Amino acid sequence: MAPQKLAGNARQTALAKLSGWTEVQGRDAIIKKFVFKDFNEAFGFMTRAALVAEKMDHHPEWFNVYKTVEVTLSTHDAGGVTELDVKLAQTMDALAKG
Ligand code: H2B
Repeated sequence: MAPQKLAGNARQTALAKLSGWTEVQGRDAIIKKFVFKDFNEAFGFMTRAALVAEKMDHHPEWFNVYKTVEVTLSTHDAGGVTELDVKLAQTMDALAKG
């Protein structure tokens, strides 16, 4: 069962836990652009994040060009941002710090 879309105070509180993530215009999703030292760092991050995402059964939409990885998170089953996205975003932030 998919978690509920975050709304109201719960949403504000949840998003406040994240840094560098912004709300996508015209869609219920959050986005962050990670910039690494080089492609090796960027792809290493993607590899580690992919393993976590697969374990969570919650997958990112992402776009990589050389050392940047642009990540969009939304829970498709719920049609918007849920606690799962917040959890994956926090994990990605931690992985990006090395
Ligand atoms: N990832 C994301 N981001 N949102 C989902 O709703 C989702 C997913 N659902 N990964 C999962 C897989 C679902 O399709 C499978 C069947 O569990």
